[in-house]
Amino acid sequence: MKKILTIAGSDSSGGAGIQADLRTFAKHDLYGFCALTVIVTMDPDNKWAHGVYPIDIATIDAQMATAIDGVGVDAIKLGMLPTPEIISHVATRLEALKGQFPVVVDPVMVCKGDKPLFPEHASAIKENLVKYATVTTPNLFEAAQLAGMEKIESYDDAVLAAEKIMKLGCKAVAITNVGSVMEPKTSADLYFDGEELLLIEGIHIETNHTHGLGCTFAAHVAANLCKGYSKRESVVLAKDAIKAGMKHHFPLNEYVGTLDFAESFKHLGD
Ligand code: PXL
Repeated sequence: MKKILTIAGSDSSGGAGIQADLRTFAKHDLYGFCALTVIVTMDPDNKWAHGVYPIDIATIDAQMATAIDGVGVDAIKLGMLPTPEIISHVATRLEALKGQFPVVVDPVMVCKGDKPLFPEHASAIKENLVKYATVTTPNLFEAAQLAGMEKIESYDDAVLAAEKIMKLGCKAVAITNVGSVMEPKTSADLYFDGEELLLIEGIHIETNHTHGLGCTFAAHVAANLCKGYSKRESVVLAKDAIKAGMKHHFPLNEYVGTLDFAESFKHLGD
């Protein structure tokens, strides 16, 4: 059985983070490890405001050692890394492992909307992490940050951003939700690997039940790469899974909703 490690945060509301990663890996028949970097909570008495509680570096290091040195992994997925120090520790690990297996870097900078969780960390992610990515999966906000652009407001902006992100040293980039700045609106993602440029179609669904979509998408990409699919196939298959899941999105409460995990897994042939 192939083994995959997620280095990411815990989402107490269950839709994103390691919760999304591990259940995605399991359905792909992969053995999942997790190195927890942060615990994220949501306040029911304060409009679902996020609380962010980083884990100390020694504990993160010990978790990475357990999986990587203690057993061995075939792929790594990065999710939320909440401080520059944590980013640099994870980067040191990735440098030592460089090129041995696929790495998906989900450059998580926001939880919701475009209010940065950790604005001062965008540059740390840009300079220290993206270069290790087999595929990096920024949303529009994160892609603009990585590309050093103010905003992505059109398909052409997204192509420019993808070109700039490739210069950071990753092997491919999938910018999610580029279709939302196109006419007519879709949920299309943009894939670029330096040679092939591909707009991966998605239908536009008018809903805010989108919590955890980015994490789940990146987890599918990582699982597909781990199973041996090409970069392009891994992204296309991940998008198919998200599309299937979003057909049956649902609310968790008045603030948040997410995709139907079971539906997106059925797509895998269960
Ligand atoms: O969706 C971004 C995200 C990533 N990781 C964790 C989160 C969230 C958003 O809530 O909690 C742990």
